[in-house]
Amino acid sequence: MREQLQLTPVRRLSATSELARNAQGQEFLCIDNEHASAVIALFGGHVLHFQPTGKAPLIWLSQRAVLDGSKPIRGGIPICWPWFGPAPERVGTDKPAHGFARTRPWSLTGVSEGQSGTLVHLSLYSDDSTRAQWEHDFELDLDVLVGESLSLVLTTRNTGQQPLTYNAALHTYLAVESLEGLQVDGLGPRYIDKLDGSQEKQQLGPLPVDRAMDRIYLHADTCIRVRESEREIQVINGNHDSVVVWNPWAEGAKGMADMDDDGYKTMLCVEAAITGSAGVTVAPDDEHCLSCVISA
Ligand code: TA6
Repeated sequence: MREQLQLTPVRRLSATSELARNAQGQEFLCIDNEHASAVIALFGGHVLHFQPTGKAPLIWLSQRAVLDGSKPIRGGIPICWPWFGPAPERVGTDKPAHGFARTRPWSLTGVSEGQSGTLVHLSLYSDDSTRAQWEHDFELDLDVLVGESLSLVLTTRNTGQQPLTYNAALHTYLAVESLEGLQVDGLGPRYIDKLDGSQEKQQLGPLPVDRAMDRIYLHADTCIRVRESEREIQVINGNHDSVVVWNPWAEGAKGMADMDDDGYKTMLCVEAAITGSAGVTVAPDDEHCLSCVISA
């Protein structure tokens, strides 16, 4: 992965982590421990790579991802926050899809070593430019544990005087060997089909991924299982109200400059999300967490 990203080391941060830079001057955190290797971009607080030792990567990154800080990164785990999809009415029009957290530089606020892996702490704070998009004062923290599993906890802390309401997603692009024969289990029976007028529909049994899909599952199990012929990926979500499943398929991939035409064949987004129109309201001085744990 470091080769694909053409990273040059900047400095060692801990026994298992190093800060590196690409040719465009963007900063990345590279982690190599006994359990796994991972790369996290400070732009967007964006996990780009996670590979358990001796196993195949679990996270997909587009070969054509733009990594110069000019646009959201295609692949990895984009942090969609403080809204999901188009901005809701309460936020206003002319705002970027999926919020602004994925296109801001985050601060690296800590790296520590533990028996279960390397713990990385990243933060994003409100400032004049975030207040221009969204009026609230906040601290957004992302804790990433790179161990046998990859764990993410996204904490929204209200540092202002008024309640804030947010939506979000940990928009995970899973790396899969092939979609042929793959099945997704644990999604529950009811979903909103965003490709068909956002109608609510029913699905019984595991989901094969054999066409374009953009679905919001409303009553999913805590653990989603992506079954391939040789492997089962588990995604355990916490404090979400829905699980989004997305694959653009051939037509969708062709329409995206930052995805190879064949890119859709080896990825599947399974996202821990807060998509409900009411969002989650956080009182002043209070916080709320959204989480996921990914393993194979
Ligand atoms: O999570 C699914 C989705 O909201 C889709 O509607 C699709 O557009 C995708 O996210 C990617 O969005 P992006 O803004 O990253 O191109």
